[in-house]
Amino acid sequence: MLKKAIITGINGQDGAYLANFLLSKNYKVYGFYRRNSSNDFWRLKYFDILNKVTVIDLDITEQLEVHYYLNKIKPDEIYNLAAQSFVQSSFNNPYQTTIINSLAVLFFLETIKTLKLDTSFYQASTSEMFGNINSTKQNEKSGFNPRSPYGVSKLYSHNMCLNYREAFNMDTYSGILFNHESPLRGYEFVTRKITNFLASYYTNRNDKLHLGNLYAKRDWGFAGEYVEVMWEMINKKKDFDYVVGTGRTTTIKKFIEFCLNYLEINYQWTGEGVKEKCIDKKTGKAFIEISKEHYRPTEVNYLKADITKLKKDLKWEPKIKVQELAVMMMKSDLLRNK
Ligand code: NAP
Ligand code: G4F
Repeated sequence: MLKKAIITGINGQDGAYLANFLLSKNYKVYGFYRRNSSNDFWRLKYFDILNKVTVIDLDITEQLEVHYYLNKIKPDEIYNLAAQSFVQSSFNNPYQTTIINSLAVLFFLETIKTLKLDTSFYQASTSEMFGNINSTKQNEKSGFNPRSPYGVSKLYSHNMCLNYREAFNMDTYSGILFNHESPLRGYEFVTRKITNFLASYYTNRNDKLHLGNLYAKRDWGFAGEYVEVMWEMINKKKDFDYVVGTGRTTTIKKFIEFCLNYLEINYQWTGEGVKEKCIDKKTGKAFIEISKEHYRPTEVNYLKADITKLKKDLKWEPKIKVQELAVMMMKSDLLRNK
């Protein structure tokens, strides 16, 4: 019998990579997505797998529908990847963020419990839950101090998974994933915003990129590798919570420089704070500037994963380093812009 998996958020970056991975493991894959005016399943089409998965139009906040489909499918595994995942937007839409990222998770857990399903549940937890803590690396034992409605909402669902595991012996897992990117990354996230802009700037040498805080540090890895850990966690059953990252951290400014060096664009940074600019030495004009609107009311300044447990238990280590990731994304956006 084929194993059955439900992926919520199958239309997102991780959803597409995970669907492709589970198909390669011979799973029957069901994907929940929410309808929007521009649904064209571009990420599933990228892997040419749209006709290989069963997509179901289901907003995960629809409690009765979730109950109906879980009872009908009776999945072996659920990967809950659907979320309002953009931190900046969570400051403007805290209620919606909480309903999707917190309460919907509670619906899933309650449904699995009341239907007595034999289902493993993976929750997409996040390094954003750490917020600003005073440590050089974050691991499974670090404290949490979320700095955004998004981080708070994810901490709720993280804790609920723990509670249902302890209280009702449910098979729940939380992957505390650090930032992971790819050519399928959403355009609003900073890495893709940069590579997408630079790909068109490379040919046109016009327009400007407006960014916020260039000095926050992130531990960036490749999404295609990270989805494998989600599956390993559920299937190896060594422990329930894992930090997933690379153990390296990089500023946004450095990420930009990786891209500019790859494109062989000669540049020079000038000014400080909101006056900081990046000048194209060929044109003498600024092409990257700072806009206050992209600063966050509260920022997470520094994230760096300690993946000791992951290496030990699951024998897993990321292969792709941030510079390679920047080049991979640059190449893909250049190709798309041709
Ligand atoms: P993503 O590209 O934003 O994908 C999330 C998907 O969830 C989107 O397709 C979105 O649909 C869908 N969604 C949102 N609300 C929904 C609802 N009410 N019902 C059904 N679907 C809904 O995010 P990702 O980068 O793949 O991340 C996957 C998960 O991992 C998220 O939970 C995220 O919070 C978490 N995470 C991500 C990272 C990272 O660096 N990528 C790190 C840690 C944790 P629309 O397209 O219609 O918005
Ligand atoms: O790319 P970002 O929007 O990602 P952020 O906020 O770290 O969140 C991502 O990673 C989390 C894991 O830690 C996930 F849970 C979450 O779902 C998401 O995938 O911003 C990265 C950094 C921030 O410090 C931000 O202030 O880049 C800084 N930044 C500077 N200028 C900008 C911009 N971010 C965006 N999106 N746009 C800017 O113009």
